[in-house]
Amino acid sequence: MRKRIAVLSPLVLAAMGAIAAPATKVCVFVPGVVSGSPIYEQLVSGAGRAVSELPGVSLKVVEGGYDQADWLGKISALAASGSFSLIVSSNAAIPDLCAQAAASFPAARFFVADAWLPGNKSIHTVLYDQLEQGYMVGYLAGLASSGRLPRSGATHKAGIIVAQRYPSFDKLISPGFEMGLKAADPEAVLETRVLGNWYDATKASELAKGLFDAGAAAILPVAGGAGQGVVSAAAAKGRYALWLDDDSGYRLAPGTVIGCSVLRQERLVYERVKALLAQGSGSPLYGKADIVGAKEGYVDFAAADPSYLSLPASARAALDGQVAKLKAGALVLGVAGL
Ligand code: RBF
Repeated sequence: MRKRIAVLSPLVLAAMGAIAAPATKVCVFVPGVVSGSPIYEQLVSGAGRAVSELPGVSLKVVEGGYDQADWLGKISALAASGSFSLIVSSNAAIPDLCAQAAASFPAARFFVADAWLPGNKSIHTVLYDQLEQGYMVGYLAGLASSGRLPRSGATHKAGIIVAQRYPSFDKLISPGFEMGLKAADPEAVLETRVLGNWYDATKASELAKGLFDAGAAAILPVAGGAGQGVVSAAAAKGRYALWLDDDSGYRLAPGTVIGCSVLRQERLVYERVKALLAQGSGSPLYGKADIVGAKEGYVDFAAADPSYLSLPASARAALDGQVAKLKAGALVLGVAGL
């Protein structure tokens, strides 16, 4: 009898494992608030789509809120719970916090999009080439500041309103924007204002009005939900705004938001979550920091909206040419990490 059980037990255990294994759970930690931030809306929907295609896998979404001092404690608590096969998040500040949590809870696994940390065996990151993303809208700002778009003369000035300074802004988005701006308008000057948070649209609007009064032909908000204030200021002043991450900016103010450079974050998160769950905690992706850009199709310009299509054909041809070069790898801006 004992012998028979011993012989059968591996099979029995395997069958029981298949039936009674603890359900796989994935947690999305949103470092901020989902609503109003396309990059986080895509984070949640991409993870949701992956999970919905995997039988027995469920998803919990945790909004971390705007108090960044709370994020380490919240991520650590999720890791400590042992409830999740994978914790998914997004932004350049998050991998360091995951690394701290992983040092205490080595079984936890993390995937962080829009971030870069090589060499930690608990963490997979994918960085977007945001030199390219900034370049595309910067080039459009240069078309405006050089007087080639109807709403502005040759003011040779453009602006960015940024919520806070952070690595992928300082090293990629801002320099990329300036490269694009000067490629289209070599005389142009970039003015940057720091808002101090990701939600105060009223203050963002005031800062933007100041920049427009000082001659900015177009302004890019990098400010999550507060970016809507920049768009309303542009509409009020009869100038232009630009937009990042998805094409929802066009719908905020048709004719005022003239260009959106997008990240395919929904697709990226979907793909990586599926791969990581299929491969399990020993996935070779853990420890890897990938970089994806226009050539791979994860950074793009949303060129089909009427607000863009109603710009002068010569201006569009110039930007379309730049975007085509980026996608073909014929224009390489040189991203190398953070
Ligand atoms: N982007 C948003 O759209 N909304 C946010 O609330 C937000 N919070 C951020 C907080 C930190 C600490 C960092 C480093 C970045 C944040 N971002 C946010 C920026 C985001 O990672 C990305 O750079 C921009 O969305 C442009 O692609």
